[in-house]
Amino acid sequence: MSELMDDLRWRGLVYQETDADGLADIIEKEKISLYCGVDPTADSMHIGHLLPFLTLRRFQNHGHRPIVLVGGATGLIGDPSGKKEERKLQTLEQVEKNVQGLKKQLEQIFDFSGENGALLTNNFEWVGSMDLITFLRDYGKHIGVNYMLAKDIVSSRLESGISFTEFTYTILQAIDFYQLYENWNCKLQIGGSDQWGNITTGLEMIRKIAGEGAKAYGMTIPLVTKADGTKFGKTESGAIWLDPVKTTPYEFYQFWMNTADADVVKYLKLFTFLDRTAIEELEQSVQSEPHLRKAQRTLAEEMTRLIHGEKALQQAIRITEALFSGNIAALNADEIEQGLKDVPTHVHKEGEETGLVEILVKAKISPSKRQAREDIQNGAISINGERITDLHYVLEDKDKLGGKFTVIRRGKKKYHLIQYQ
Ligand code: 545
Repeated sequence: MSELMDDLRWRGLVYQETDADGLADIIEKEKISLYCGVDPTADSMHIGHLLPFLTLRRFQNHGHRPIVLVGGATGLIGDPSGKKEERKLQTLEQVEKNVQGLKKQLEQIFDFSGENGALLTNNFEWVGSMDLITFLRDYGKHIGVNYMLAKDIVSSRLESGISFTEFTYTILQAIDFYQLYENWNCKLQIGGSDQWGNITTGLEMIRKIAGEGAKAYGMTIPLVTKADGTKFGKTESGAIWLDPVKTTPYEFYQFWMNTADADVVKYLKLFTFLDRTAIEELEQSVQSEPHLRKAQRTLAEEMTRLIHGEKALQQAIRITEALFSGNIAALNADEIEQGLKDVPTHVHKEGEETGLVEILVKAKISPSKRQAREDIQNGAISINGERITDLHYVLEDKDKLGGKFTVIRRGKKKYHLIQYQ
């Protein structure tokens, strides 16, 4: 029995385990070190990468020590797991840049102080300077080619082809697990379900070098699914990144806010640190008062606060409220940029006409001058949240929010942006 494992199971965070009883037992008796790795194949994670690291954090909250590994070496090779085709090699510069980006994001998730403070490490430290003879004699010798060929990842690529480089990848990850086991007494590796093959190769390596008595464990986390069968974490505008430049905190907030009723309780369990009582209360609310979207709002708040902090969360809420009520004037230029990132934008050049009718046509808000006049007269046009019915209205400096933008709305919901150069 283990309170932590019970909680992880209740949340739906446990997919495969190499020795469920042994693991439950050891984390009850001891505070262990455990790890999860990420390869610098991009300069930011997206929410599809987040779960194993949040799970690592749950272990930390129960007194265990998380080790976060950034794959400065493995990122130069390329993990074939889950990939149908050979990867293109990345340059050293790109990998180094990505390492910096990922480190920054991972640092936010963990507590680096105290007895079980997190450890951030990079496998380039031990792989980068390893010579070929050491690699082949001390490590390669322990892993059978037949063992590797039997792995799903490799067998699924035998038809389409796999280079020796990618074939070897799993041995590098196995060396990492062994190194962390040896030097940090790291007893558990976790990862997404695609990492099962790599995690078990690591256990094989540990057993071969440290002996059959060596005790280490592996666990994977299931893929997040959606009730409607579409892919989790993607919108029309692409992936939901943790990097606030790629996905603004407002967009991030909106993503969680738009979670379907059928998915929201599952996400609260998987992603938030709210306890069982709080989540069960929200589950009730989805049943009895779904229109209030309390569960979605809580999910959006918890996630935005976790990844972007309290200030960015409050800003996301302000933007949401202003766009909903139409009170655009309450927003500053930065907030407008975030909230209206994806609305049609017309860049207004110096010297261009500033009459409202002309602008409506130029910015393709109204299809013709005649329609533009009609729209204005009908009260369908508002500027920065204020309805304008004057056909001769001319845009002036006072209409430029933060000196940069004018927000024009046609009808109830159609937002457009005029951006000044
Ligand atoms: C390298 C060396 C180790 C241990 C692990 C690794 C990385 C591992 C791997 N993991 C995935 C990954 O994706 C790229 C992210 C770009 C920002 O490739 N071989 O690095 C993902 N991982 C998180 C989860 C995952 C996995 O970071 O495990 O399953 C996604 O959910 O695909 O010693």
